[in-house]
Amino acid sequence: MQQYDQNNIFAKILRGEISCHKVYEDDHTLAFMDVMPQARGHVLVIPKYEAVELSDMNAEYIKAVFSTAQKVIKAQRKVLQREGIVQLQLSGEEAGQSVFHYHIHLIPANVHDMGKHEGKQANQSELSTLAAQLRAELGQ
Ligand code: DGP
Repeated sequence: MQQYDQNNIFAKILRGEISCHKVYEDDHTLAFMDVMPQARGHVLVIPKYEAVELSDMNAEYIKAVFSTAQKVIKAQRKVLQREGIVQLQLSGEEAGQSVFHYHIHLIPANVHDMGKHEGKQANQSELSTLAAQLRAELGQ
C-alpha cells in the first residue's frame, strides 16, 4: 500500500494551500465539491487525519467522516431534490484511487448512469452556487 504523502492535493486543501468550494467543516472533517464531478452535486468528505485509505484510518475519524456524510446526504437530498446518493470509496491505485488521502464520494446519481471517474472539470461558478446552497442547508 502507498505511503501517506503530505503533498497530496487534499492535504494541501486542508492546509488552505489550495482552495475548494467548502460545504461543511468541523474539528475532524471537511466536505467540499468535487471539481471533476461524476454527477451534479458530487461532494467529497475527508478526515483531518493522515490516512491513505480505509485500512489506515483511525476509528474516531471514521465515525466523524460518516457523521459528516450523513449530514451532507440530507442536505444534498434537499438541495438537489433527489433521493439516491451513491457513496463510493476507492482503496488503492488498482481500484482507481487517484488522490491518496482517505475520502468518501457522495454522488447524487444512479450508479448505472454515472460517468467515468475523473471526467472533466466542472464550471466553477456552478460549484460555488451549489456549495453555498449546501452550506446554507447545513447551517454553515
Ligand atoms: P479518487 O479517484 O477516488 O481518489 O477521487 C479523487 C477525486 O478528487 C476525483 O473525483 C476528482 C477530485 N479532485 C481531484 N483534484 C481535486 C482538486 O484539486 N479539488 C477538488 N475539489 N477535487 C479534486
